[in-house]
Amino acid sequence: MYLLLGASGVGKTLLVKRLQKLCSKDGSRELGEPPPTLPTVGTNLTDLLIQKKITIRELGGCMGPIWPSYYGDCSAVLFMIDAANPTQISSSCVQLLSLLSAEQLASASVLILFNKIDLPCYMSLVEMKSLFRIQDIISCANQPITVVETSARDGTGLPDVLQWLRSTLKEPS
Ligand SMILES: Nc1nc2c(ncn2[C@@H]2O[C@H](COP(=O)(O)OP(=O)(O)OP(=O)(O)O)[C@@H](O)[C@H]2O)c(=O)[nH]1
Ligand SMILES: [Mg+2]
Repeated sequence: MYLLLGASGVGKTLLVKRLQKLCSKDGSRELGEPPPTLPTVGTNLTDLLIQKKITIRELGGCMGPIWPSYYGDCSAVLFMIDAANPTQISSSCVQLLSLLSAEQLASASVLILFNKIDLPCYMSLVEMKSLFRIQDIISCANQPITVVETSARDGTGLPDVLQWLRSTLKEPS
């Protein structure tokens, strides 16, 4: 089970819809216009066929206080941040540190996604890295952490997300 976490409105539901489209067998790799999304109340399960079937469980941002109750059967975590929303940075950082220190996720692989880089006001990875002190976080964490920049809207970085998902399948769990 893969967990997809992040504050409300960062783009988690759109990401899984886009990944589903990229993995679909209809032969079309064109993403087209972004489909509409609604805030996720509760959880949203999506199956993807990447070498084998994997399930991504998105937990709505509004479920933050009970995210830990889903850590148990999780082998990898995707943590999404809205790179165009400076007001969410500190709360996202606290959420990330708290999940990295959770005992049940001690051996999970972690992918951090800086999303919405299509917006003109987005903060670059260089800026985000210093605001987030991501290098310090990576060097202190027990988990292997990968960072990607994405736009679930226009598809930038989504092949990197699929590549990361594939790489987690190769690791012995
Ligand atoms: N410009 C832009 N908008 C995006 C991007 N990703 C998502 N959005 C928009 O952001 C809004 C919220 O997206 P959702 O996918 O519903 O957000 P969420 O993280 O699932 O939110 P919760 O379910 O409430 O936790 C929607 O209007 C999306 O179209 C992106 O990369 N760029
Ligand atoms: Mg959602």
